[in-house]
Amino acid sequence: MFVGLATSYATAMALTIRESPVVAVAELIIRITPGPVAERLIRFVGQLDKPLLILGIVLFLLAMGAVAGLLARTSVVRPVVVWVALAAIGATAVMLQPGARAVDVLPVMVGLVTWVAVLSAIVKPLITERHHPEIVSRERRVFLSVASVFALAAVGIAGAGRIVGRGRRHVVESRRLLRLDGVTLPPAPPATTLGLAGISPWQTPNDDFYLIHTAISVPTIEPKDWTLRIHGLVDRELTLTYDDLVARRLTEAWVTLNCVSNEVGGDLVGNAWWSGIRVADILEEVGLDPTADCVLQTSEDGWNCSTPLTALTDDRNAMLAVAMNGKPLPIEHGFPVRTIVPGLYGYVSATKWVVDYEVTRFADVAAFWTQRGWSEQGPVKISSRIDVPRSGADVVAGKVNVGGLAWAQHTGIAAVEVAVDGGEWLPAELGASPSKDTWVQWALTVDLDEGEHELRVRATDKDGLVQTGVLRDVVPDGATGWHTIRVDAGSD
Ligand SMILES: Nc1nc2c(c(=O)[nH]1)N[C@H]1C(S)=C(S)[C@@H](COP(=O)(O)O)O[C@H]1N2
Ligand SMILES: [Mo]
Repeated sequence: MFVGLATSYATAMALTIRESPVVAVAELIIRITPGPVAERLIRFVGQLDKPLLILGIVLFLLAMGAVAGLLARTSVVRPVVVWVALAAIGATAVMLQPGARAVDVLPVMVGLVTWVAVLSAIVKPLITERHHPEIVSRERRVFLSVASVFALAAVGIAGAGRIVGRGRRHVVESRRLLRLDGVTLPPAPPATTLGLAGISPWQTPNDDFYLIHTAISVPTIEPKDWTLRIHGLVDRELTLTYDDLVARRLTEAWVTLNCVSNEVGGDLVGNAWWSGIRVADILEEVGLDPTADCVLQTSEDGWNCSTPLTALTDDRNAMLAVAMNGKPLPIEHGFPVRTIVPGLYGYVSATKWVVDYEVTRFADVAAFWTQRGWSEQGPVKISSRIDVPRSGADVVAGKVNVGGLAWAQHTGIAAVEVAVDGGEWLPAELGASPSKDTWVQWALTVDLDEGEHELRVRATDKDGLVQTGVLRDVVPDGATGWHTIRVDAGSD
């Protein structure tokens, strides 16, 4: 019981900023206790209400652990039933917390697996003992020593989780108190939103922005501890502190970021207002060797990617971003500093928690995803998506509103068209976009008779390139194909 509580507590501390499942249960009990009862209890125990409640829960759990242990004498399955029932209560409490996300049940699951594994490990010698009474005392000694090793491990695990969690809590606090001079948050530019309900918002709120990273426990870096070392094929190596960085001239822009792993019609794409320092300015400061053609960017967690120097130094405002939608970068999105390069997929450019820029040559390096079969170059491919109606939706026959988003960062979208049942391409109305680096909303009205229909969308970029209908997988350099959905038009 102790080891399971320890691993679940450690997981909660290390991975999320949530309280442990035990605290979630305590909060649930507080919420469902009728007011007058709670009042009377609180009057009775005063300030100690919460510690007493948690103590009560832990004592209850220890009793349940003893029950599971007794059941383990005669059955392998019955103790598991006890563990699963307890975990179900914990998971329910966690999911009923405001703003709960699916990952929040992870600590409960870790605790459950620990309970099952540790109980079976420590009772195994005792089960042998039942069959061979002559070795009783030896097996008991084994049981006691195994159990104490686990008990010690529990203390260690809980302590380690607490230390990791404390680091994260400090960074959460530093981020909250951080004031970034010059960072603004303008409203979304006029006419970017077409007003058709169901299209993803033109500006993606930070909490809804897709997340992709290889780190299991995301790096937590205090701005005062952050540095960026710029070295390699440069005239003058430079190491910037956070204060050095933000003291420089700020640049801000709306930029749409997307993942190379986004399937046709997928949602690994978002659009935000980013504030940061131009990479081109910094590279000019260090002076580039003419034989260099890329920057190998490395993050604090060791992930890396190689980015073409051309995209970092041309007019596109590649930046070392410090803020997203007017707020310091969220920790999961790379706090305190990440790279944003319009027009390139994230896997070759958007390094979160970035700490190192090595100016080098593509021929001399292989980055994380390039070693795993993905293309060295990752320019964004033109893409479009239908958001309304949803695929498989029932709609009313007649005039039906269709809409979605299209993007071709750093080229821009010139047109979007929709075809019904393989018929002619019908032009859609486009929302505004402040630059060629953001996506655009599109919408149109189509006529649908009763029955099943197929809708597909394609975009054309500002260079005149028409999105191809050839279906390609996301590996090695991004999916292609027209997003196609089926809807059922009914009489009412
Ligand atoms: N440190 C680090 N940075 C990273 C990654 C990563 O795994 N580790 N993934 C990249 C990929 S593949 C994408 S698509 C973007 C996603 O950024 P987001 O999570 O802020 O949406 O981050 C990029 N930066
Ligand atoms: Mo990605």
